[in-house]
Amino acid sequence: MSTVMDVITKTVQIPDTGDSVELFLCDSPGKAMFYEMTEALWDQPGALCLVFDVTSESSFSNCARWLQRVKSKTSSPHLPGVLVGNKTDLTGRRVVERIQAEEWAVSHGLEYFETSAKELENFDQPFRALAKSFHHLYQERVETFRSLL
Ligand SMILES: Nc1nc2c(ncn2[C@@H]2O[C@H](COP(=O)(O)OP(=O)(O)OP(=O)(O)O)[C@@H](O)[C@H]2O)c(=O)[nH]1
Ligand SMILES: [Mg+2]
Repeated sequence: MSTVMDVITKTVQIPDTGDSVELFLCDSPGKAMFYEMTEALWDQPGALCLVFDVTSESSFSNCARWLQRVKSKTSSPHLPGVLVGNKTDLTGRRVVERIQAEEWAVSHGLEYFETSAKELENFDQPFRALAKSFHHLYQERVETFRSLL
């Protein structure tokens, strides 16, 4: 069932550091009719998680439009982002190949993951990657700031 927007928080420990990142996730519905309602809620996103269905060509091609929308909302030159191909359990129905999705992702500066939310396969990886990239950028900013003191 579609709701206008789900908001979830998730705390991720960053390996080899004592740090953790709290992700504040705004889950937008894919349906176009909700777009204008949810747009105002993503003011200055700090990271992006784009999810498509590997059994749907249109869900993959729509990712380009979502990426543009999100980029137009951020002033940050580097936005940590991941592309996730979900429903890998439906092997016989797959229409978007890994290589095709991965190439597109990498060419847009996104890390690529494949998951099955149903089988709970790899479902944590995209969040770990986002938290790690965010943490890395944060540390870079802290170092830049210190070097100015
Ligand atoms: N087989 C399979 N089905 C899945 C998987 N993930 C989600 N589904 C099913 O796909 C359908 C849509 O899932 P949602 O989580 O509502 O998808 P969504 O993209 O958030 O949809 P909107 O919020 O309406 O845009 C549901 O029937 C889920 O049970 C998966 O990994 N494998
Ligand atoms: Mg949803």
